[in-house]
Amino acid sequence: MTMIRMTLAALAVVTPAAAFAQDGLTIRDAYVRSANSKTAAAFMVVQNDRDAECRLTGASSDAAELVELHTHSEVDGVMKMHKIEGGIAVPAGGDHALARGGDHVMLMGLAKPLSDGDTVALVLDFGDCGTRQVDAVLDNDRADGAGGHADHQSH
Ligand SMILES: [Cu+2]
Repeated sequence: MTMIRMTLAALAVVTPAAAFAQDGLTIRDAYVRSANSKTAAAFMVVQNDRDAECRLTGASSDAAELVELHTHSEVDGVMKMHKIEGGIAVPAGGDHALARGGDHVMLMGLAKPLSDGDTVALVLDFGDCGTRQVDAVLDNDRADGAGGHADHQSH
């Protein structure tokens, strides 16, 4: 957090416009699922209240060796996940859900196996829109990755 705050302060000094661009971009409903000791996937909703598109161009975390933006697409009738090139667009005045079966932040080479309740700190790079830090809690029981509608009905 300290590093991010310093970065924001530096931006404010050099380019006031860029500092203003930090406003209006919100991450909510972030959580992580991990099916094995090596990999995990993070899901969330990105809300963009600005009047220009923001694009998630990358992510990083101390919890894993490699962090990539992934999505799923159908290949010969089978859903497969693959790396996203060019980032994930979040429309002006709208939101975009990173959700199961769709876009996600992929963590590979976990520093240690994760279990329910563990927190994964992610830094999300939105290019010109700045960076966002989010703490995503591991929740393998979460029923719905769409965000905002997961009411844990089974609990
Ligand atoms: Cu993936």
